[in-house]
Amino acid sequence: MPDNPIRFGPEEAKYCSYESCRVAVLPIPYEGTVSYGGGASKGPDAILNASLQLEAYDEELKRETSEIGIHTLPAVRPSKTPSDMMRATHEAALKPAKDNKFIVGLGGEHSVTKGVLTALVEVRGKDFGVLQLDAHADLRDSYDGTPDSHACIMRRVDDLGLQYSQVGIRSLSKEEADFVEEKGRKIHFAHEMRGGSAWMDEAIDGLPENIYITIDIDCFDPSIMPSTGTPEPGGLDWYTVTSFLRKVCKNKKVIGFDVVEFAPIEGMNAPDFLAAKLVSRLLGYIY
Ligand SMILES: [Mn+2]
Repeated sequence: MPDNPIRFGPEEAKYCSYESCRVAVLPIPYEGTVSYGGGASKGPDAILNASLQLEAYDEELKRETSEIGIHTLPAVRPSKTPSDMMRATHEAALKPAKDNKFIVGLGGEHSVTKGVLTALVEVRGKDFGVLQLDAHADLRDSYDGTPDSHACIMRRVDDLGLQYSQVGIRSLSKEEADFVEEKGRKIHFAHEMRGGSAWMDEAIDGLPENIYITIDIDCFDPSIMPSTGTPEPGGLDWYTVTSFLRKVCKNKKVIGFDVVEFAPIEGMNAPDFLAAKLVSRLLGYIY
């Protein structure tokens, strides 16, 4: 496998080849169906660049995360149409999935999650569920004329027949709310998550043993994460997200994750660093 000129991890971390890695980072710089603010195509490079500045030592986990063995794959080349992009992402994720590498997808808009998921389903079947952290329910059947819009990703997960749990949600349409009710499903809304942590166990209990985590960066509050296309007030803070993820990783086997919808703002470095540290911290919880 060819290398990416920029890699995930602190500058001083030792290089890890694809052959010997456990974790394969897959940048997917795509923004074909963005409906509001753009810039998600610049997300992966900004996260990789910020990761160079990470401290190799994780102060919470008391170890160096890069010891896990992290390799960064070349970016998936963006295609013109959403369906071509799904195919290209599927193809790019298929090899690491077959080679039993742990895939970390870096978006790019949220639709790219589907390409990674379909590759995982092709290799291992539907033996896993999906945990979504997001401001938006993303349950529309189609949006702007395509079923592969960023606004439809969890509906596609539903189509795939995978169990899923949705956390941090604070924006959805009437159509989506009706769909949730018809299905008898439960969404963990941000306004119901305040002032307690009972939602954590509920969200975890609703999932099978193996899970894939998809983190839309807009799950965070815009005050700490303004760098995203469709920000929503009332979002989660750093410690809510990380303590929840730590709990998830204790209780479930995480088989892959992605961080999507990160759209860097020039001259604003804190959100880039948040996204990079989130990836690193989550890898530390998993391994
Ligand atoms: Mn979202």
